[in-house]
Amino acid sequence: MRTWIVHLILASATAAASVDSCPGYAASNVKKGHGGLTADLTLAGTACDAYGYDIKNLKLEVEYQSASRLHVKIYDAEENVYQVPESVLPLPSPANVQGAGSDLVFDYEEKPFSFSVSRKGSKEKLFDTKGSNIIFESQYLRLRTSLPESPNLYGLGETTDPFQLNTSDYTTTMWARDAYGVPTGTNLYGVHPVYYEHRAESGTHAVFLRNSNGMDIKINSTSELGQYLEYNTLGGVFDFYFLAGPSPVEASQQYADLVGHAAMMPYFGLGFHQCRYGYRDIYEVAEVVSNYSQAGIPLEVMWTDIDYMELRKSFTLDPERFSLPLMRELISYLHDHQQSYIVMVDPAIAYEDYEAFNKGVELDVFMKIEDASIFQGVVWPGVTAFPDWFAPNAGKYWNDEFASFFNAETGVDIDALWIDMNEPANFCNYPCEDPEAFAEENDNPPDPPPIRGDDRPTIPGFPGNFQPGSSNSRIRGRRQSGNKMGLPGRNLIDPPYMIDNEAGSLSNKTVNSNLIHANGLTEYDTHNLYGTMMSEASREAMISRRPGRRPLIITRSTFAGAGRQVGHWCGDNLSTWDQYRFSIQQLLDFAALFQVPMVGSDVCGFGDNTTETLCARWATLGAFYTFYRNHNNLGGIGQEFYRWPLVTEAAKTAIDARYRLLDYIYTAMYQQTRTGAPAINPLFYLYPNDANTFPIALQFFFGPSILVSPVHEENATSVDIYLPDDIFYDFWTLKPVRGSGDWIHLDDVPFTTIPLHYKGGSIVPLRANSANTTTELRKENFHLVIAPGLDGKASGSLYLDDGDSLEQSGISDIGFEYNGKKLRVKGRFDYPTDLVIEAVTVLGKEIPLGGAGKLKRAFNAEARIETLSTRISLNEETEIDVS
Ligand SMILES: *[C@@H]1O[C@H](CO)[C@@H](O)[C@H](O)[C@H]1NC(C)=O
Ligand SMILES: *[C@@H]1O[C@H](CO)[C@@H](O)[C@H](O)[C@H]1NC(C)=O
Ligand SMILES: *[C@@H]1O[C@H](CO)[C@@H](O)[C@H](O)[C@H]1NC(C)=O
Ligand SMILES: *[C@@H]1O[C@H](CO)[C@@H](O)[C@H](O)[C@H]1NC(C)=O
Ligand SMILES: *[C@@H]1O[C@H](CO)[C@@H](O)[C@H](O)[C@H]1NC(C)=O
Ligand SMILES: *[C@@H]1O[C@H](CO)[C@@H](O)[C@H](O)[C@H]1NC(C)=O
Ligand SMILES: *[C@@H]1O[C@H](CO)[C@@H](O)[C@H](O)[C@H]1NC(C)=O
Ligand SMILES: CC(=O)N[C@H]1CO[C@H](CO)[C@@H](O)[C@@H]1O
Repeated sequence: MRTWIVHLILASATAAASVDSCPGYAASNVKKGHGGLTADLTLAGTACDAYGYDIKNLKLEVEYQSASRLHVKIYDAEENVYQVPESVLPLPSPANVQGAGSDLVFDYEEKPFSFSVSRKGSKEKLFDTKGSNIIFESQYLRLRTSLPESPNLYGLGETTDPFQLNTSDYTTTMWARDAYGVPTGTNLYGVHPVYYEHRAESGTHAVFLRNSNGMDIKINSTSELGQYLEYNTLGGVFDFYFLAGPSPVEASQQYADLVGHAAMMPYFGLGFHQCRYGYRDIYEVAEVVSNYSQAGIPLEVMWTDIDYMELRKSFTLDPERFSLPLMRELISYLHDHQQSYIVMVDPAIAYEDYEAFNKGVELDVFMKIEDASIFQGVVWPGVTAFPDWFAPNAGKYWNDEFASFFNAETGVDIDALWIDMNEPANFCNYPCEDPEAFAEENDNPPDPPPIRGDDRPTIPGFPGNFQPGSSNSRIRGRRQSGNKMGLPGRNLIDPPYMIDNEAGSLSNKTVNSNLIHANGLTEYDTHNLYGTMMSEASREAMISRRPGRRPLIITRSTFAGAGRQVGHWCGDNLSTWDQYRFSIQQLLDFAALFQVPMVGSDVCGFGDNTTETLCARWATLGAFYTFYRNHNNLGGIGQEFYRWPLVTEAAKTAIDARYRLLDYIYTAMYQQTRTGAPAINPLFYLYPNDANTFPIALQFFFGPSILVSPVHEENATSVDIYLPDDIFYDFWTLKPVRGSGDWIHLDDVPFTTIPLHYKGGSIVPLRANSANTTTELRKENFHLVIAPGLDGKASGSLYLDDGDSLEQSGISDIGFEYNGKKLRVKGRFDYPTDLVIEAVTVLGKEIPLGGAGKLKRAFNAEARIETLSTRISLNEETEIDVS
């Protein structure tokens, strides 16, 4: 063992030295066309063969795809090197503008070959590889761009690293990993190789590398090289997309155009969700539903983790603790009360004689090792097989399993889906020679909790079958031992250049990276796509069992473009104040930068025990994530919101505000699906010229108009919040607050509330009242809040549809405009509704309304709030006088 380590260190030292002597490439045969150029790149000297061998002949392809998008691709001339399949991440349709019509300019030097991308008008360089030779080897690619000193960089996930990326001595690694505790400075569950650079004077641009291989991206500043960003990947090709912005919102929109617009979520998905790992039986799940109802806290969706499965096997039910008849009865109960139900599905299928496994064998969908036997790992149920999403029958397999297990008439009639462990996670470290023994030693699956007798509590509101005394006992399931199909082969599968994977070797804690998929692709190349491929298969399976209805699917692992299929929860965080804070930057990363708008962290924290005050604060913060779910780990103390009076009050207040704002955020999410404009905005997105906003990740905008500024220190009841030079209005008191580009101190913020402000210039539609469910909420009329900007004007919008259909028969997309006197309501009115706007409140208004100077004075005075009782139809254009 010791000699092996020494050997490795020597090998990497030798390799590192030779990387810097790599000769680079020379461009020739340059052909310029209207929409770009092509060239041949030839190795410009002796191969350095540092990590594998140098590829001698490359091709360069440059396309001006739209005014704001430039595509630069460097790939092997023979096209044998792996490229991300279009089936997983479709290519954008290139509009192919003439070079002259582009906001970006591509330039190059022939020998050694380097290229740069600059803005057309200012000639400002955005990206420049000069001074560092491009390396393109069989198992290593390197490309380095210089950057301005201390750039404002964002993106490159998934991590819990600071929102604004560290610019020195920073490495971020792209390798999807099961990452309990979501530790900072490590690679987490998903892979998003896109960064945004924001320059106060000239704007924002984004750079996406369409590459799914393991990679380290290094950002550093040294005396020798200056400030730079460097890609080090284990394979694939250099497939860059440069997006011109120039506003941050535009850069996000261009990224959405590139990787695909997000899927629209069903309306109920924005309600409040409750989950935990460790509900011991269905009676306890029913108790939680009942207790929420008793406490008067609106619960929209109840969830069940792997506890429902028989010995943790996907597509099974524990016959005693979660029997089918009671599952169906629980689901009917929920549906009768306008509530929904979600369960988890894991990709790894127990390697034993049961239907889901046998079907998978029959349809030949599992990943294999070299001798064609099924690859075995260990996950929750013990020894497992892993679906190969590239297998020809994988879609059919998944559809069939969903159609039968989740059958609405005979099975578990779920309303939405949760998918986990899809990095894919494997508990058994490489090489996992004896999965059976590993599973045994590690107690996978663990014994389920003892079956409870009639000493259970009664469950108010639930039918007799749920009450103690009813007999629902079933025969206990027996543990089956798997067929011994042989051990996986032993390959050395550590590439010569090793990325900084927190799990160690590439195959550690996941499936082996030398597995070959059904279509011939290697796991080494496609590992980072597994979760997103499972997402797509699951979306198709959900649509095929409920045609025409929007699926709500929440996944752990994601790749660029995942928002087209799914939402994301931020994995297994802990009940700590640090993680409460980090949840905001993860929200910003996913919603604004990665185009996965449905996102949130586990409210009150997943691992470890929460505290009353943390849970109270988190109940209010989580109400302003797009995905709002309380979730808790096995063994932790109960943390449902009704457990503490303080948390109950906090949750009620927060849910009341969220629900009144639900159509406002639904509208913002709709707009993101259409235009890519984020439903959650970092401060600098809306104030791109205010440098103070650039690092802020403890405040954010919920939609375009509501500034959320949570208290973020343990036990604190005060918080310093930043207000840009603009007018804001307190959401709770409606009083104007003139921001001056400075921090203000808020005192006496009780644990039951959260500071919120309307941004001046906004019109926000609210439901007149909150409700116990989103179904009831949809019966409430609207109330408009007009929050005039410094110029006295405001605008906003409201989107209405049936909340559920994939194809809408008629939608309303209504715009509101206020010019200081009149309110105009116009747009599209194709969703027929009897609901009306029953009140309009104009904030901060001095009566009578004066010019801009007068307005300004009024803002510093006591609030002037005027509410008009009126009834504005939502079926036609209107103009009313509100002065
Ligand atoms: C940036 O990285 C350096 C070096 O690792 C570290 O000392 C510093 O604390 C980091 N800064 C931030 C803001 O994370
Ligand atoms: C950054 O540069 C310093 C100085 O050359 C070096 O010690 C360090 O390893 C570099 N860090 C990264 C992440 O490349
Ligand atoms: C539900 O509430 C009852 C009464 O307060 C309590 O005894 C019970 O422990 C609660 N159960 C759960 C699962 O929250
Ligand atoms: C919500 O209120 C409606 C109307 O009163 C009722 O039918 C439904 O059962 C309630 N649901 C819950 C979860 O309280
Ligand atoms: C695999 O992970 C285990 C546990 O984290 C670690 O001890 C081991 O060193 C890793 N192995 C390799 C080859 O990275
Ligand atoms: C959480 O609290 C429970 C009950 O008090 C205790 O058994 C458990 O050890 C605690 N967990 C942690 C991580 O402190
Ligand atoms: C917060 O308050 C609790 C309860 O009074 C106390 O135990 C804890 O140490 C406090 N935490 C901090 C960081 O002051
Ligand atoms: C973001 C964060 O707080 N991460 C922490 C989560 O928990 C792990 C394990 O305790 C820590 O190592 C991380 O720093």
